[in-house]
Amino acid sequence: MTASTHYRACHLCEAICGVAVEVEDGRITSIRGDAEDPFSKGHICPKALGLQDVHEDQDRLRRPLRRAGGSWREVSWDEALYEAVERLARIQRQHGRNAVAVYQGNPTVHNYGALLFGQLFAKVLRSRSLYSATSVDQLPHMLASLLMFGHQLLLPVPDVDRTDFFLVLGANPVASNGSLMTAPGIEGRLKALKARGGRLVVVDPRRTETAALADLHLPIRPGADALLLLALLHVIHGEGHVAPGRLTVFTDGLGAIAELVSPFTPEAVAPATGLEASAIRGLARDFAVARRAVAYGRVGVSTQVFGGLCAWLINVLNVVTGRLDAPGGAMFTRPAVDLLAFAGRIGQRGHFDKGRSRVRGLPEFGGEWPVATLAEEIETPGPGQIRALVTAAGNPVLSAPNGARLDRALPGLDFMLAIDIYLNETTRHAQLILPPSFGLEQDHYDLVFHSLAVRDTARYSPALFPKDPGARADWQILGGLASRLARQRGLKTRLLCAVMNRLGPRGLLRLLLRTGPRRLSLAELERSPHGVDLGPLEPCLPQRLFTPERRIALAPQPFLDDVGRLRARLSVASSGLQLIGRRDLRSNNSWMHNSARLTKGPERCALQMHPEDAAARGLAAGQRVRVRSRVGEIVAPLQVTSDMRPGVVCLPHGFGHHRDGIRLGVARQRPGVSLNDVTDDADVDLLSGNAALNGVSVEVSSA
Ligand SMILES: Nc1nc2c(c(=O)[nH]1)N[C@H]1C(S)=C(S)[C@@H](COP(=O)(O)OP(=O)(O)OC[C@H]3O[C@@H](n4cnc5c(=O)[nH]c(N)nc54)[C@H](O)[C@@H]3O)O[C@H]1N2
Ligand SMILES: Nc1nc2c(c(=O)[nH]1)N[C@H]1C(S)=C(S)[C@@H](COP(=O)(O)OP(=O)(O)OC[C@H]3O[C@@H](n4cnc5c(=O)[nH]c(N)nc54)[C@H](O)[C@@H]3O)O[C@H]1N2
Ligand code: SF4
Ligand SMILES: [Mo]
Repeated sequence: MTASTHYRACHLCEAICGVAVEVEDGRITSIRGDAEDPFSKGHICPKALGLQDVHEDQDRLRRPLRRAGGSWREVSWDEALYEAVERLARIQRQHGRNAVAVYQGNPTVHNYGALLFGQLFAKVLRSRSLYSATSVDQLPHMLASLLMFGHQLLLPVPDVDRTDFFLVLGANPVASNGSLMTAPGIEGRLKALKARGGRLVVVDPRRTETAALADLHLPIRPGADALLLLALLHVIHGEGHVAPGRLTVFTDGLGAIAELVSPFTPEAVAPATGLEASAIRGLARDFAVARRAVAYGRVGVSTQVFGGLCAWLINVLNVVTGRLDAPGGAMFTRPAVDLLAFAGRIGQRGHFDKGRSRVRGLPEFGGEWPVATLAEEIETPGPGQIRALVTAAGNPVLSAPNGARLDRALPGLDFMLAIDIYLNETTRHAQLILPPSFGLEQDHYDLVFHSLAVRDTARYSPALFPKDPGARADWQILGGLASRLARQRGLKTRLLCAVMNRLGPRGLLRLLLRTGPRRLSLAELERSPHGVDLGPLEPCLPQRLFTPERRIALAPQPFLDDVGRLRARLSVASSGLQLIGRRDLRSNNSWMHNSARLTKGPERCALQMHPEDAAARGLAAGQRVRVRSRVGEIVAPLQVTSDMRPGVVCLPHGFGHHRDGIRLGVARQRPGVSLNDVTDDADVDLLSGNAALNGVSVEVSSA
């Protein structure tokens, strides 16, 4: 019998916890936290066990599948790659390059091979029809970074370990383990903040697991955060708390902000936000006078109708109070692989509104279109219509707004290719599925989340299991598609493919580390299986700015212009119910519901509602209720709880595993319903194009 312990980073969420995996005779016998990881210090969450469950899952696909009528047949890799490229190339020849669209999903950012070779594939495909989970997620934060700091990836991270005042808007890190804030063991970090006398304030329509820890919870009306932020800024300006400190000399637009916020008194925004003017005033003062403070917002403020304004105003609040680039404030990382410096050097800092989508006229961002427009671009005939789709690590039928519409649109494509480990709600529409090997069979370096971490750290994990000989990694699939397509392109493209495929992700990583700001070698990282600590975040402005003069643009025109749309919101009395989402610690978007260990226990896909709202509708806990929106309806069990703000109801996303033709035996037994069958693809942040998944108008009645 051979037993060994393998140390690696969990790649399931942004926390990148170190795990210690015991293996005996090629089988996992336990997974626990790696106590020697200098960053996560032994912390893990229940999902870490999911690494084993997905790895061993009999439903996970191992060989390419080709659909023949209603059934699937295994085909060889060569046959599958050949056919995929033939069909994509033919459609591009017949209908133009943009007729083939690509959608890249969330696991791509947790998989450095998929990330690097996904870029290569998209480049070789030369289609402008690019989509990703970005536009149902963090796009507004990226837009704010692009317009204010000159680079879409220069995202500030809350320095949670050193702050005295943590203002959290629309995030629930205790359940999500943190986002755009890699901080493994966040609950412990929040408790440490309180233990050192600091304060935690949470703004959220629901009393979340994070709000339950807070000193103050402000149950805001969905979609009203931008108004709250303007009122906070109003008080800060009115009461003489503006103190940008060293930022002043390289910040433009301080005067414009002072002028902008003057009408937004706490009294003026109180009705629309549903918060007391005195509470808003108190919060502004407390934030301003705290020794070290930081405002931070996530999915609840980015996936709403004013997502862009929220992301911008959070940055503004941090700047005018001198909290940007200051310890305990909103800081920037200096990671071992500095993707943004690399992208900046080759002139890719990002761009915005270089074009408008064909059907609805929503803006381009970073070379992508909002995924809220994908269904209409497939359905609407005319030049530029999407005829084929490649999905890679994405499940937009469950993750995009009005996913049911996409579900109906996908069969209308001439061809669909999916690169995915499961036959699920989205991939069932493909003609070909190319399944990559799963995480434990791949080496891992977190290109993205080391760049968003509250401490600079680096960790390289070799593959735990040898890849089974017939399997391919994401990068090999994407690289294989790219090099086959490149045969029909010019010499430069063919060379690029040849070089990248030759180096592979590991070779590229070695180069990126060597040329990065820390000049690390891969060998050094390999000698440190628990990861290396590179120190706390340090002030780096103005040098780190990518704006032409290295100045912060505090008041970019697109944001100023969008405030008019917000002003109109002041007087709209919202009636009826607004639907928001939630995340559960044991779930991970749509794709970990096939783990029996993670899905056992109480029903998680239930609608939460305040007792007053339930009474007003004659509804009782446990009964089944119908949730209806403009675009559809779903039926879910009701949970009555005073954790909800009256007028707001809540359901998690990522469920709805009842659809025909999926191969998810465990998930099917407790399918739940898809929140995105009622979210509306017409609801977007008009400024950024990001989906407004939260704050959807619904009616709820007995089913
Ligand atoms: N209503 C509502 N909708 C939401 C959200 C919300 O809060 N509310 N959140 C949004 C957010 S933040 C996000 S990021 C999106 C996510 O949106 P998506 O990325 O579209 O959805 P996921 O559920 O993450 O699906 C991931 C897919 O990747 C596959 N997969 C897993 N690992 C791998 C791998 O290593 N390689 C490959 N090739 N495939 C793999 C899975 O089988 C699954 O099909 O959902 C969004 N949708
Ligand atoms: N367990 C688990 N962890 C995950 C994921 C998962 O699915 N499960 N997904 C991962 C992904 S892809 C991401 S992007 C991150 C997201 O990480 P978070 O942003 O922390 O995740 P959420 O739990 O969706 O938190 C959003 C909060 O916004 C609130 N909210 C909704 N509408 C509004 C509003 O109008 N205003 C305000 N102020 N709040 C509002 C919701 O009630 C919710 O508590 O989590 C990641 N981690
Ligand atoms: S919090 Fe859980 S899912 Fe996220 S990295 Fe840590 S163990 Fe993995
Ligand atoms: Mo996300």
